[in-house]
Amino acid sequence: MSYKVLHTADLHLNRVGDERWLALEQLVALGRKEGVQALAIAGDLFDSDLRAQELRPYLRRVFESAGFEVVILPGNHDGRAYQGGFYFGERVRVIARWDEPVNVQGVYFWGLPYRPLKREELFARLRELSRLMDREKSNLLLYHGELLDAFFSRYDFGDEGDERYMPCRLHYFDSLPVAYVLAGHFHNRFAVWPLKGGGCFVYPGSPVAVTRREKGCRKANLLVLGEPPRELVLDTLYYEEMELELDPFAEADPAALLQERLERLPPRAKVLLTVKGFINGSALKTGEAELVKTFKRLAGPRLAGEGEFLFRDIRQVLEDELFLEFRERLRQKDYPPEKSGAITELAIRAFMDVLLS
Ligand SMILES: [Mn+2]
Repeated sequence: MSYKVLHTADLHLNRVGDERWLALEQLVALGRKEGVQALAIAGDLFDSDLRAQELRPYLRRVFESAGFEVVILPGNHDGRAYQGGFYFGERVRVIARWDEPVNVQGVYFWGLPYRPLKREELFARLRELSRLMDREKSNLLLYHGELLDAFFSRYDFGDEGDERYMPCRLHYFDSLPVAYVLAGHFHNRFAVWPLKGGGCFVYPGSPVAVTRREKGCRKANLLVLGEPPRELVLDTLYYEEMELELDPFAEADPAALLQERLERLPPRAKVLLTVKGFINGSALKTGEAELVKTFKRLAGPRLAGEGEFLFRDIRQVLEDELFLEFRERLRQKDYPPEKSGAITELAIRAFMDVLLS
């Protein structure tokens, strides 16, 4: 029988019933459906130590019904949440010490619980670990920190400020007899790196967007031991950029354009909306203020933040006689659409300079 692990990290739980909580419930349901032996949470299950105290009784209920073990590594946001032997439920196993693995049906889950180790300290710690691990057994390592081999912006880790948390290099793991390093801390996306010893290092990305920088649908890692990690797409909150460029000569109603784009997105996606370009307010029988209101109403709760409404009503330009004459001459030139489009845009700007300043 195959041994399966569902791997996630960085849920940053805050309260019962919100989007992050729903993401946790979804992960537990997926784990049950896939028949996993364990759910591995590689750090930052909670947004803070205090939240962990508040949520613990509710969390017990979620995990009790899971039907598999839950292995938790303390991260930099919830490092102290597990100190003091708190009760998270019968099936929850916290990796409290770096030198004591959690054994789930013969597979050893090792981990580096929260400690702000410097690079050289981490390197030394991993050397010690490799001596402790039994090469005859099946070992996994949970790690919460920053892999320096990949190019990251500091924004890729959620709200972490300037600090580098437990920085490491891929080669630090070379001597370890582990098939997988199940990592957390990197929110941005699902990413896998091969390790020299034949295993791999996996960041699943956050399973639900914590900040607006977490764009694109969220994922978890469904691991079948002995096989490459598998992306499992989740139906959770994430952010998506949407740019609408309004063409003042188009027949289509701008509101209908937005509606159509919104309908193509899954319901859990929140929209970072930017509307650019120009409209002919008198042809549309509307104005900037009214159209912004319409856009906001259509996007409703799916709009993230205020939206960027950069479009302009240029009816004065479009109805100017000289501009109409220019348009007619351009039409006679029979240029390809991109070229005539670019020329028209330049002309609009020139006319605006003259007419509106
Ligand atoms: Mn973190």
